[in-house]
Amino acid sequence: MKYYSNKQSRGNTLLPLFKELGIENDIEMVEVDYAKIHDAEYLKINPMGKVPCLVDGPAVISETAAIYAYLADKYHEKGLAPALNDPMRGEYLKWLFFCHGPMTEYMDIKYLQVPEAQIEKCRSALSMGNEDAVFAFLKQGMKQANPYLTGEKFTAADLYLAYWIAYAVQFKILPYLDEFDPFIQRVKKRDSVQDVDWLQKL
Ligand SMILES: N[C@@H](CCC(=O)N[C@@H](CS)C(=O)NCC(=O)O)C(=O)O
Repeated sequence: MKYYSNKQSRGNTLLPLFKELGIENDIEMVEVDYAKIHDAEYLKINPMGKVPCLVDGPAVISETAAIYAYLADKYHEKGLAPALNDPMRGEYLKWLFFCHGPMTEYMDIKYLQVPEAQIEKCRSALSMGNEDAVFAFLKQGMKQANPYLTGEKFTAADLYLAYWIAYAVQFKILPYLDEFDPFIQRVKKRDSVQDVDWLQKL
């Protein structure tokens, strides 16, 4: 497998997953220079001119959440994704999609400093709704985590959410809510995230 990424990108979100799955040595890391990311050579791989992107044989997998889901399933024996017929797989997918959809949209909107009035005007059309909705969803998920999002077993969704929260808190996009703490403190103990400074600082 080839992993196209850039050291200053959300491609780093996947690095702890490679460690959890024990596949670091099976992946050829390709550093994509941002100055060349819109050149024809890279656009042939991902026409969006974005990283990360994983190439596995004939399959070209872009979108962070898709790479998370794909790898956790490909190495299913490592236990990072609930079984296909496990209802908790639905919860697991919900969290992967939440991170990729509403939560990322929230982070983008905060970063762009979109005025509150504009957000409220478009609220029903926005995938995140508004800040209150995002916070309510996160708080309920954290409260119900027992201790992980889908129960006793740690999954790829826990890793993605913890990483995304830590990133957003570090860049002051998201406040570090009290409700996050038990979950974050548990995830940050994992060997795979010892070098993720954003998480270790929390
Ligand atoms: N929806 C994509 C977004 C990827 C993305 O925005 N990547 C940024 C880096 S964090 C990128 O490649 N930027 C380079 C550019 O657009 O020129 C995902 O979640 O994987």
